[in-house]
Amino acid sequence: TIPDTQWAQVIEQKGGPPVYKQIPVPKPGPDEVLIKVKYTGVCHTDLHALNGDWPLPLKPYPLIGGHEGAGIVVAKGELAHGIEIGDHAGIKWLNGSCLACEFCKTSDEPLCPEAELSGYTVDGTFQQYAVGKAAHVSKLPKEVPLDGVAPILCAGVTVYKGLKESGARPGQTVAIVGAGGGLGSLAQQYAKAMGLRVVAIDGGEEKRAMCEQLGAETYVDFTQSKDLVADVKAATPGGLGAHAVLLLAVAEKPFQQAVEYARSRGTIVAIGLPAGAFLKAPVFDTVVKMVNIKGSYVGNRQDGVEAVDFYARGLIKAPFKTVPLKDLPEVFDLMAQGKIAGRYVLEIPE
Ligand code: 8ID
Ligand code: ZN
Ligand code: ZN
Repeated sequence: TIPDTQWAQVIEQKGGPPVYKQIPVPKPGPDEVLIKVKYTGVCHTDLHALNGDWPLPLKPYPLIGGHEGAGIVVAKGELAHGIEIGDHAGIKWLNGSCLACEFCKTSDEPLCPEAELSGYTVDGTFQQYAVGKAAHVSKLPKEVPLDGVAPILCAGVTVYKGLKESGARPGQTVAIVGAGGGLGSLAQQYAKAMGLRVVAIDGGEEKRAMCEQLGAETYVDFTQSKDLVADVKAATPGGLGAHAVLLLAVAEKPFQQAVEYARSRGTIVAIGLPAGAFLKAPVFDTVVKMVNIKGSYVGNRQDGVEAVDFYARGLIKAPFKTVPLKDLPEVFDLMAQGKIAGRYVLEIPE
């Protein structure tokens, strides 16, 4: 039976902190499902939402964040098709889209002008019961552990899509900037599974150890390197630079530096979303190196299926730490200081 009230982490004002308290359990609409959340990852996007970092309006407060929620379907509306009560399912950043616009029709649902975003324009998964559009929730195989799959629902999908968008082919080298974070740790595993070679860029010895364990051929420490560009290039075959660069860091500098260590004809994929940052590249180098610079934004529904499938087949093993839902403020503190190697996953109380 579904209770009337539940525990949630509630943001009541810009900057928070989130308040752990009892609130009503939401009711699913006709085309929605209600998911009893078991585990939910904490993405840096949740911290951007808390701080109001982006030029995109949030839903009116109170706001419940979270968009890497894995759990069990406990109720559904009469128009919710393709998913049943008892199914394991995940709520992603893209909570819903219109399914009727040209972007939705051509499987670019994240670009839908009416996209609804979990933990941003609608309440997310930092609560015991969360609502998602049936068409957009990810059905999860029952044998897949709900704690480990949670980070796949945003971080995994996003880096898998970003690697595909980079056009990098097996045997080529990808530089992963922010490799020690949540997206970065998963990016290394997807890259390896896709036959790519990895140069990991991040800061500190804990992240070095993690990246080397995840299969990076080289770790470049941006806090120690005297010439980051030279160090990254030296780590690529022939010193020619990286075929692809995945920009996952929450800092502007790498977005302006990547063109210097990208290989000629290489592709730079911007994914991280540091507040107020600009992409900047010398026109001369961009032209004479024929460098391709582009953005990549989460993934469509099928990207979600594929990213989960890599995980279900045992190809993706990135470290995560599990703490209770009530500890979200402490996780945000560590994240703001760049002290998290990998991902934190919140366990939702029964
Ligand atoms: O669809 C999208 N484009 C999408 C999806 C999900 C997340 C975008 N994001 C965005 C988030 O909003 C955030 O801005 O990707 C960014 C990274 O999210 P995350 O992986 O969840 O953040 P994290 O775990 O804090 O990792 C960030 C890493 O960057 C490193 C930090 O040390 C940390 O390990 N880093 C920083 I800050 N500056 C760096 C630098 N100059 C750096 N690494 C290398 N060079
Ligand atoms: Zn996210
Ligand atoms: Zn649409």
